[in-house]
Amino acid sequence: MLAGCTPWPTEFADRYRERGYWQGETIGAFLRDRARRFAERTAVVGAGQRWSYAELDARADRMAAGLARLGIGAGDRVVVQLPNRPEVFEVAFALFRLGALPVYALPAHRRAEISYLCSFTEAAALVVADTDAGFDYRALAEEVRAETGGPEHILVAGETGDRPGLTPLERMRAGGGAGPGATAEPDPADVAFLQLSGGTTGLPKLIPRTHDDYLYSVRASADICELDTATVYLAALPAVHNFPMSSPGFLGTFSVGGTVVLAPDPSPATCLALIDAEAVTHTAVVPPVAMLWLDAVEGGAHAHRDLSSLRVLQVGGAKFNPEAARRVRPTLGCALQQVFGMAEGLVNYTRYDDPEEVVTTTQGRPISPDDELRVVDSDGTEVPPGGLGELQTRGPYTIRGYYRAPEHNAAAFTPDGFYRTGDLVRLTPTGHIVVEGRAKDQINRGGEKIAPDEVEDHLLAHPAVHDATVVAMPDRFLGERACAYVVPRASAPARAELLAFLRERGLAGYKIPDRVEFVDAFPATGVGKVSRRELREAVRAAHAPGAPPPARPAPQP
Ligand code: AMP
Ligand code: DBH
Repeated sequence: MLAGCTPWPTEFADRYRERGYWQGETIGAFLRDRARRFAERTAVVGAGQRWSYAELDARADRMAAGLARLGIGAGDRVVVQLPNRPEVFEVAFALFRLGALPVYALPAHRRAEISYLCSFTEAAALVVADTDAGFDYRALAEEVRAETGGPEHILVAGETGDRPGLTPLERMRAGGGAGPGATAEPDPADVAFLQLSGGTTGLPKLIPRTHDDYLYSVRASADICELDTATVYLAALPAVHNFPMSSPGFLGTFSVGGTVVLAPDPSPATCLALIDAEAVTHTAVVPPVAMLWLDAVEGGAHAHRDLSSLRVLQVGGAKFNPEAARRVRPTLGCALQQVFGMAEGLVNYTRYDDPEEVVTTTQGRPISPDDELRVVDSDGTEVPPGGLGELQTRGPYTIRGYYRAPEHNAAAFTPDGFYRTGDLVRLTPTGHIVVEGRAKDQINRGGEKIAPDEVEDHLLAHPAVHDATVVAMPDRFLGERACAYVVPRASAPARAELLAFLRERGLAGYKIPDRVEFVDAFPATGVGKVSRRELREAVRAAHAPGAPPPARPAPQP
């Protein structure tokens, strides 16, 4: 296995193979097989292109040959930051075929995140788009190289704009070659790619997923969601996120010969038009996007769109409130499926035959009979049935450790290999999970996860900031937003300047605090050195609704 990863103990690996979960197939071979079975069916629609399974397969081979010519091969890490365009599949499958590992960055990531990913993984290459949604990713890539001294290759989907250090992805496609035949087929038990975790402490953690474990979650998800060749799946969220990738997502759709439609953005205008035009049957969104769609349809502005093809709206990534959940069927005319998942592994679905009450008020139940769930109190003792506690889990597609993170792993996993999800849940008598809250230090901003630590570290780098803490504040639309409490040095910087400072440091937009409050001091939290966590709790309590207003509240910039 890739160095820096924690394998499953042999007895578990043996069991998962015996029970047929791990089938010894690589993701590259998986596509080859589907290309044979579904050759002329449409695999991908997006950015004005339509690729059949045969074309996607051939493109992946050509791309793999081109990447191999650059010297990219088995075990190499390649940071991939691509928007929802067909190239995202071409590049990913090419890397799988070479046994190279995609490291998936989100389109929203900026210099701070991409530099970190490139350095931490010692990436051999970075793949970006030219521009998307008005943002120039080539300039970002060049800044990353200037800052980190790497990666050696920067590949651009689209125009390089005559920037000499950048290589057009198009060049990888030229020049034929026999494909990756020369390289040995990767080991299905080995790591296929590194997925990003929202993280709780400092920088995002990387999640090593193996071909075997991931394809199991994909096949089982496609089965639970009843996908077939007639499925048209709309990727409304960034396709590289774990949810649209595997729950059942584009891989689940490819597994059955369906069609994946790539939406350039999740707005109702874009997505409702695509549902109509492409006769979309399934799609997946985060709660705020679901609410935008519901409001848009109820508002009547999209009455000319025919949404009758849509069978299932999946909602996950953050808690979907039951009131909104109950609007899905009457408004969109399709079923709701709640999905509670994590890139670390465990995914839960409400089932199509669950009663409406279960679908609207629970976050589903696990994929696998071998998903082990434990709900524990703060001492780690299991709570009585139905009690509230932290969810711990272990199973055939849940990792046993993050990549190159021994210290963090010691805290994030129990000695017997359960992942501490940090989610506060209770189980219903039917085994459905209700997510009630969180035991981890994280802000869930409408499905986008923020580690307060990471943002605080950037705030503390400002010369006028004495101390800073970032906490969640409730929000009707996003569920939560981020609020930074700042103790200034002599005089407080302007809010706008502080936020601009964070942007200049290259932080992704969704991590920039929605609100900044200057305070003279933080509440006392006891004696001696306090942990950041205790401080956040104290700040949260002191400024909770009903508590006295924070010092010097001021309008937002
Ligand atoms: P990550 O570990 O970054 O992949 O984020 C996974 C986390 O997102 C979970 O541990 C939950 O905290 C949260 N999450 C995902 N889906 C849901 C959901 N349907 N309801 C509530 N929280 C969710
Ligand atoms: O939030 C998530 O990470 C998530 C949500 C739904 C996920 O990883 C998934 C489904 O697979």
